[in-house]
Amino acid sequence: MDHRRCIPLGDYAYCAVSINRNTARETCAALKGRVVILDTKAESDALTGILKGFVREPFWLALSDEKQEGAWVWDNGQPLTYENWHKAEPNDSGGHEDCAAAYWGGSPRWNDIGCTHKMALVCEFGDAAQPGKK
Ligand code: MFU
Ligand code: CA
Ligand code: CA
Repeated sequence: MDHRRCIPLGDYAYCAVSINRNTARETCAALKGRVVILDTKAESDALTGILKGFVREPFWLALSDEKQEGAWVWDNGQPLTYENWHKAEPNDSGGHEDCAAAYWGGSPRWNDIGCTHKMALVCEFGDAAQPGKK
Protein backbone atom coordinates (compact mmCIF):
# COMPACT_ATOMS: atom_id res chain seq x y z
CA MET A 1 0.00 0.00 0.00
CA ASP A 2 1.38 3.35 -1.05
CA HIS A 3 0.41 5.83 1.68
CA ARG A 4 0.90 8.69 -0.78
CA ARG A 5 -2.46 7.62 -2.17
CA CYS A 6 -4.12 8.81 1.07
CA ILE A 7 -5.36 12.41 1.04
CA PRO A 8 -5.68 14.06 4.49
CA LEU A 9 -9.11 15.65 5.05
CA GLY A 10 -9.16 16.98 8.60
CA ASP A 11 -10.09 14.11 10.95
CA TYR A 12 -10.28 11.75 7.94
CA ALA A 13 -8.15 10.56 5.06
CA TYR A 14 -9.39 9.32 1.72
CA CYS A 15 -7.17 6.64 0.18
CA ALA A 16 -7.56 6.19 -3.59
CA VAL A 17 -6.63 2.50 -3.52
CA SER A 18 -8.10 -0.91 -4.35
CA ILE A 19 -7.58 -3.13 -1.30
CA ASN A 20 -9.45 -5.77 0.69
CA ARG A 21 -10.89 -5.21 4.18
CA ASN A 22 -7.93 -6.67 6.09
CA THR A 23 -5.47 -4.50 4.16
CA ALA A 24 -7.79 -1.54 4.81
CA ARG A 25 -7.50 -2.16 8.57
CA GLU A 26 -3.69 -2.46 8.32
CA THR A 27 -3.47 0.71 6.23
CA CYS A 28 -5.45 2.87 8.65
CA ALA A 29 -3.57 1.39 11.62
CA ALA A 30 -0.22 2.22 9.95
CA LEU A 31 -1.46 5.82 9.66
CA LYS A 32 -2.38 5.77 13.39
CA GLY A 33 -6.10 5.81 12.63
CA ARG A 34 -8.83 3.31 11.96
CA VAL A 35 -11.30 2.42 9.20
CA VAL A 36 -14.16 4.89 9.36
CA ILE A 37 -17.06 4.23 11.74
CA LEU A 38 -20.20 6.13 10.70
CA ASP A 39 -22.35 5.56 13.75
CA THR A 40 -24.42 8.75 13.66
CA LYS A 41 -26.32 10.52 10.89
CA ALA A 42 -24.49 13.72 11.84
CA GLU A 43 -21.10 12.15 11.14
CA SER A 44 -22.32 10.41 7.99
CA ASP A 45 -23.70 13.71 6.64
CA ALA A 46 -20.52 15.57 7.60
CA LEU A 47 -18.30 13.07 5.78
CA THR A 48 -20.59 13.11 2.76
CA GLY A 49 -20.08 16.89 2.67
CA ILE A 50 -16.31 16.50 2.87
CA LEU A 51 -16.20 13.94 0.05
CA LYS A 52 -18.75 15.67 -2.15
CA GLY A 53 -17.44 16.48 -5.60
CA PHE A 54 -14.60 13.99 -5.80
CA VAL A 55 -15.63 10.63 -4.31
CA ARG A 56 -18.13 8.47 -6.18
CA GLU A 57 -16.62 5.02 -5.64
CA PRO A 58 -17.25 2.58 -2.78
CA PHE A 59 -14.99 2.62 0.27
CA TRP A 60 -14.73 0.36 3.32
CA LEU A 61 -16.64 0.86 6.52
CA ALA A 62 -15.39 -0.63 9.82
CA LEU A 63 -18.53 -2.78 9.90
CA SER A 64 -19.06 -6.52 9.59
CA ASP A 65 -21.32 -9.44 10.46
CA GLU A 66 -18.55 -12.04 10.15
CA LYS A 67 -18.89 -13.20 13.78
CA GLN A 68 -22.61 -13.87 13.54
CA GLU A 69 -24.54 -13.61 10.29
CA GLY A 70 -26.97 -10.70 10.42
CA ALA A 71 -25.47 -9.17 13.59
CA TRP A 72 -23.67 -6.08 12.25
CA VAL A 73 -20.98 -4.74 14.59
CA TRP A 74 -18.54 -1.84 14.19
CA ASP A 75 -14.84 -2.69 14.59
CA ASN A 76 -14.83 -1.00 18.03
CA GLY A 77 -17.51 -3.45 19.26
CA GLN A 78 -20.50 -1.10 19.02
CA PRO A 79 -23.65 -2.70 17.61
CA LEU A 80 -25.33 -0.96 14.70
CA THR A 81 -27.75 1.82 15.69
CA TYR A 82 -27.63 4.40 12.88
CA GLU A 83 -27.69 2.63 9.49
CA ASN A 84 -27.74 3.80 5.89
CA TRP A 85 -28.15 0.66 3.76
CA HIS A 86 -29.26 0.75 0.16
CA LYS A 87 -32.74 -0.57 -0.46
CA ALA A 88 -32.73 -4.42 -0.23
CA GLU A 89 -29.34 -4.41 1.56
CA PRO A 90 -27.81 -6.09 3.44
CA ASN A 91 -28.69 -9.23 1.46
CA ASP A 92 -25.70 -11.54 2.14
CA SER A 93 -25.67 -12.24 -1.60
CA GLY A 94 -24.31 -15.72 -2.30
CA GLY A 95 -24.16 -16.33 1.45
CA HIS A 96 -20.75 -14.73 1.91
CA GLU A 97 -21.11 -10.94 2.22
CA ASP A 98 -19.89 -10.11 5.72
CA CYS A 99 -18.24 -6.71 5.26
CA ALA A 100 -19.75 -3.35 4.38
CA ALA A 101 -19.00 -0.48 2.03
CA ALA A 102 -20.35 3.04 1.72
CA TYR A 103 -20.92 4.81 -1.61
CA TRP A 104 -22.19 1.71 -3.34
CA GLY A 105 -23.63 2.68 -6.71
CA GLY A 106 -22.62 6.31 -6.45
CA SER A 107 -24.70 7.37 -3.44
CA PRO A 108 -23.44 7.44 0.18
CA ARG A 109 -25.61 4.41 1.00
CA TRP A 110 -24.21 1.09 2.15
CA ASN A 111 -23.98 -2.42 0.71
CA ASP A 112 -22.76 -5.66 2.28
CA ILE A 113 -20.01 -7.24 0.21
CA GLY A 114 -17.36 -9.97 0.51
CA CYS A 115 -14.48 -9.00 2.79
CA THR A 116 -11.97 -9.93 0.06
CA HIS A 117 -13.52 -7.49 -2.41
CA LYS A 118 -11.14 -4.62 -3.30
CA MET A 119 -12.05 -0.95 -3.09
CA ALA A 120 -11.06 2.45 -1.70
CA LEU A 121 -10.73 3.45 1.93
CA VAL A 122 -11.55 6.21 4.39
CA CYS A 123 -9.61 6.27 7.68
CA GLU A 124 -10.54 8.43 10.67
CA PHE A 125 -8.32 10.04 13.29
CA GLY A 126 -8.41 12.09 16.46
CA ASP A 127 -11.76 13.50 17.49
CA ALA A 128 -13.63 11.65 14.74
CA ALA A 129 -12.37 8.39 16.27
CA GLN A 130 -13.36 9.29 19.86
CA PRO A 131 -16.80 7.92 20.76
CA GLY A 132 -19.00 10.71 22.10
CA LYS A 133 -17.01 13.47 20.41
CA LYS A 134 -18.76 13.40 17.06
C1 MFU B 1 -26.34 -7.03 -5.15
C2 MFU B 1 -25.53 -6.67 -3.92
C3 MFU B 1 -24.33 -7.53 -3.82
C4 MFU B 1 -23.51 -7.44 -5.05
C5 MFU B 1 -24.35 -7.77 -6.27
C6 MFU B 1 -23.61 -7.59 -7.54
O1 MFU B 1 -26.87 -8.33 -4.96
O2 MFU B 1 -26.32 -6.87 -2.79
O3 MFU B 1 -23.59 -7.15 -2.68
O4 MFU B 1 -23.00 -6.13 -5.21
O5 MFU B 1 -25.53 -6.95 -6.30
C7 MFU B 1 -27.82 -8.74 -5.94
CA1 CA C 1 -23.40 -11.44 5.94
CA1 CA D 1 -25.07 -6.99 -0.64
